[in-house]
Amino acid sequence: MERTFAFIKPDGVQRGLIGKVIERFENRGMKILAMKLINITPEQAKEHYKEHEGKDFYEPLLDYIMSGPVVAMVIEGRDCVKQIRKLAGDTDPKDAEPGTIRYDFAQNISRNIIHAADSDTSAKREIAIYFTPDEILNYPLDAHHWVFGD
Ligand code: FUP
Repeated sequence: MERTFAFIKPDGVQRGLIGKVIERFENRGMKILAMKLINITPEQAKEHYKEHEGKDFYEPLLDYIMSGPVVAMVIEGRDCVKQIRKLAGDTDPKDAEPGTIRYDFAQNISRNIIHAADSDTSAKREIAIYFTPDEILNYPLDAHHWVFGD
């Protein structure tokens, strides 16, 4: 099973969309291994988005991501990184497909509701920014048997 990292951004929390977003992960048969409501620190924000340092949207992005609590999650499932990215939709909600979180709930790239890691390497890096190993729970999810049939 693969793991990924995601968080519901401050706009998602403020707009009351936590349940709706998590529902989509659960509907897909994903297993949540860790979840917490946090205020992202400047250190975490800079580490997370270091690839964008110097770009024109970098400072506004840090301000936005620290403007209120986010719900950070570690999610497990088959092909989880790709599946959660697909559920999230294109980074720019204008290009996202209907049915994706970013199309259904957002309209602007600077307020796009959710972050989802874009690769296995990014997932591992991002999980380590927000979670300690003891916060990530290992437990059987009975639904997996019913979702996968094995
Ligand atoms: P993603 O992998 O979907 O998180 O997207 P990126 O790493 O390319 O961008 C990170 C965040 O920066 C996006 F979620 C939104 C923001 N962004 C902008 O605000 N403007 C841009 O032109 C590009 C990204």
